[in-house]
Amino acid sequence: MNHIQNPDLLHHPISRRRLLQKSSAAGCLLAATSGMVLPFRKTAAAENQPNTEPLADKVVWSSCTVNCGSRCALRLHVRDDEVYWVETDNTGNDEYGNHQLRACLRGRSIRRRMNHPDRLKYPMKRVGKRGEGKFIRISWDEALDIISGKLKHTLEEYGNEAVHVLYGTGVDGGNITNSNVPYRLMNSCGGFLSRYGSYSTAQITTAMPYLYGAQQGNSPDDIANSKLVVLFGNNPAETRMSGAGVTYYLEQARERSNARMIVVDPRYTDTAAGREDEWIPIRPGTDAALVASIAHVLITENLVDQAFLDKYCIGYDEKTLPSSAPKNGHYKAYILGQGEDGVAKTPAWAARITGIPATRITQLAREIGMTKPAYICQGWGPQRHANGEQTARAIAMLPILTGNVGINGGNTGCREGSFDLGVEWFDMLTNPVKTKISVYTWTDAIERGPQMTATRDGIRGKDRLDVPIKFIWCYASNTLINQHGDISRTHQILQDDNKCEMIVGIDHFMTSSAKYCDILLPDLMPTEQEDLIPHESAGNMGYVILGQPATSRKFERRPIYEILSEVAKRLGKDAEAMFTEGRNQQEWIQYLCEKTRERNPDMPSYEELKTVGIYKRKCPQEHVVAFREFRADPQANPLKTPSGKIEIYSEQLAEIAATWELAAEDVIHPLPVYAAGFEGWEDPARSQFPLQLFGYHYKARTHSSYGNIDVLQQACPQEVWINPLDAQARGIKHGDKVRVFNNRGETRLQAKVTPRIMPGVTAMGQGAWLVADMFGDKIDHGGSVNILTNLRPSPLAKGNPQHTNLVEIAKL
Ligand SMILES: Nc1nc2c(c(=O)[nH]1)N[C@H]1C(S)=C(S)[C@@H](COP(=O)(O)OP(=O)(O)OC[C@H]3O[C@@H](n4cnc5c(=O)[nH]c(N)nc54)[C@H](O)[C@@H]3O)O[C@H]1N2
Ligand SMILES: Nc1nc2c(c(=O)[nH]1)N[C@H]1C(S)=C(S)[C@@H](COP(=O)(O)OP(=O)(O)OC[C@H]3O[C@@H](n4cnc5c(=O)[nH]c(N)nc54)[C@H](O)[C@@H]3O)O[C@H]1N2
Ligand code: SF4
Ligand SMILES: [Mo]
Repeated sequence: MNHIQNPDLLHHPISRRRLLQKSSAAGCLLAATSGMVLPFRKTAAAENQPNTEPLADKVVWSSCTVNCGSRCALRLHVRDDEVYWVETDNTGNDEYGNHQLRACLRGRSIRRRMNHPDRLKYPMKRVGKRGEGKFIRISWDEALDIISGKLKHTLEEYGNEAVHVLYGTGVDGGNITNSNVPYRLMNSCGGFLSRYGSYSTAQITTAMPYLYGAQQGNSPDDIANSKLVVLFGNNPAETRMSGAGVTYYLEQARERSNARMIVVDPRYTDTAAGREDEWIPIRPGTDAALVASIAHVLITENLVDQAFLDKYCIGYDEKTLPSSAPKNGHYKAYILGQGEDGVAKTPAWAARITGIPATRITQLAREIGMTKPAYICQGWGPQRHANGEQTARAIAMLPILTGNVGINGGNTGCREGSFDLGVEWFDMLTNPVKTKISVYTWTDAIERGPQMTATRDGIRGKDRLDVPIKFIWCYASNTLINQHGDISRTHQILQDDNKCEMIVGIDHFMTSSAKYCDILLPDLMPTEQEDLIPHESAGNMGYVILGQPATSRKFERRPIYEILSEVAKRLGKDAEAMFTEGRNQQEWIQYLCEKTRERNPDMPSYEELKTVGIYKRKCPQEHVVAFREFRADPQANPLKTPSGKIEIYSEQLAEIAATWELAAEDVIHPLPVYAAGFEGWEDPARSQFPLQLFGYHYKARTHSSYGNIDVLQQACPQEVWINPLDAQARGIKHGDKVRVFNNRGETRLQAKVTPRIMPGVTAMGQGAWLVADMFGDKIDHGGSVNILTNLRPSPLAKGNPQHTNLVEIAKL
């Protein structure tokens, strides 16, 4: 093996890998879930039987780098080359502002992932059908030769556009150990078919630039200046739940300002959980209708900030409406029923759609209109819907109508912002291929690539694709199956290996996606190698962690940088030179450290960071205020919209709406109007499948990561939430096993009968591991929501509306 070696990894006292290799069976045939039966010197039970004579005992700084949007410090206690105890940040005096970035229940269980007996240990080659999970062990050389041979063949036969790097976020937080590194490899050999948008934010990220020119929010610490907090579909207590995360800021900042908090969500979330002043349950996909009716009250009761609208906005009323717009094409006319639909958006109108009583809407509108400043924000639940682009812009209308944008204590209506101390990222190089598909349409690109067009399928950079996808990198991704929509259809598309000819998986576990890979490679974990790890959603305290390998490499696991360097070498001298630039992983990290220090002169040196582990820096302006400069002087600091102002009416969207081919329920509109979309509350299909269902992001896991940890499964069971009224009508009691089904599939799990979800709506944590015979009855027994979701993309972003589903539930 000739590979780039992190010298740190060589200096460990014992080579467990070699010890274990000797006794391992070569070429064993694997059933997917059974894992290999191999001697494992010590297991997760290590702490129950402590080694009486420890070979070494050390504490290693690292970080939890899964994609939960937090990024917590871990201090891993290591003995006998195994992590036996996990602690978290112990720096700072733990007062708010100098607080500790404490890990959640998942990060604190990381040793159970690291030491898990089911972890992948050797490179493997698929021998059964895709999805069957039958593999044989092969050597690294064979695996790398197969991959590079097939890659070269693909590039020669079909061109670079035939290679796709699948969206994946298993190591979203690392820098070198980052889900994007295959981009760098592909950009070193001519490029690849890339994507725009993410499963997280496809709709809102596409929509907001039309309104604001960008997507930005005030940092949550700024709530210390707010009188009111309104959360639309935002649940930081589960989705940003650590000491480095938003939920801590939200609570601490509210304690200082005493701001009232209103939670608008179909579920009574953990964020509410007794800390809210009001919970307003809303039917999924209908927030834009609620907003329109609030706007109706604000306008008719003279509560809008007219001066703000006149000075900073386009299209609120006649005065600022672009000349290209139709008569009465402005927002005010739409709300008052003087626009094209002639419907006044009164609270009574919205009550029928949203399920919120009209009187409550009026009260909410008055409170929003009269309490300033107000921190109005949305999570990403409301936008992960069929009409999500419209919803995202609509929610932002509330801070715009009330002039809460660009000031302390206010917000834009987007999700919380964060201070960025400017960590240098490992450069992914420039992609020579300019063609892009949207994040959700890769299955279409396999099936019917060359039929996909710009104006029907959202292809960017070209009118249509030249070739279908033939080669997929699936690194740190479970979106090949578990996290993508409509698992049955995806399974069908992946079955034909004449279509996509090669799928390379790089993971830690035999996930459902791993079973669909042709070559499967065992990765090291970020806690087992060196990396410089930047913060993500960290309020006004940026930080960076220098993680060190806690243990030596075990079995035949190898770090991603080394794996891809080996592929690059096989692709030729030029590719290798471009990919590595002559640096090994440690040299890269030293380089990234130095670059980061240039922007943060008081940051410790690389050598010092190895012992102190973490560097934190507060935002110099105290709070991040989105569009602060624009608010102060809009002429000198215009937004990045065509007019430089907030475009309530977007001429660009009017143009797209007039030229794109759209299906019946799909709406693209120059104004942030309510559009019901497909499979919503108003869909006739509700006669057959009467319940709305979505998969919320659950504290039990980060998507599917940590999903196989027994203690977490016990603490947070997988269950489907159903209101007592809906349960009673179906004879379902709390804890009963139920079938949740629609035309796309069926999953079976236990029911949580609870008034914490509104009638007509059901929900389960997304990310549960699929447990289904996809070659047999296709019924899932794991509570994996994507057996029920839809592959139909949203209209403008062509994003994933995975929260939009209709189902029926029956007792088993
Ligand atoms: N129905 C529904 N579906 C959804 C969503 C939803 O709300 N509803 N949410 C969507 C969203 S927002 C997202 S971001 C996606 C997330 O989907 P994914 O990005 O696929 O996230 P995970 O399920 O965590 O899977 C990451 C994979 O990386 C692996 N992994 C973790 N760490 C490492 C590592 O260090 N190295 C390697 N090689 N592998 C590693 C894990 O074992 C796992 O298989 O799911 C989307 N899917
Ligand atoms: N523990 C944990 N944390 C995570 C993740 C995880 O899997 N587990 N995933 C991470 C990732 S990658 C992402 S993208 C984020 C996701 O963050 P979000 O997308 O914000 O999370 P969701 O749970 O999908 O949705 C947030 C809330 O919206 C509500 N909701 C759903 N539909 C609607 C609607 O139509 N209107 C309104 N008003 N509310 C609605 C849900 O009930 C939920 O409480 O979380 C991140 N954090
Ligand atoms: S899962 Fe997220 S919140 Fe929990 S420890 Fe890891 S980074 Fe922190
Ligand atoms: Mo996400």
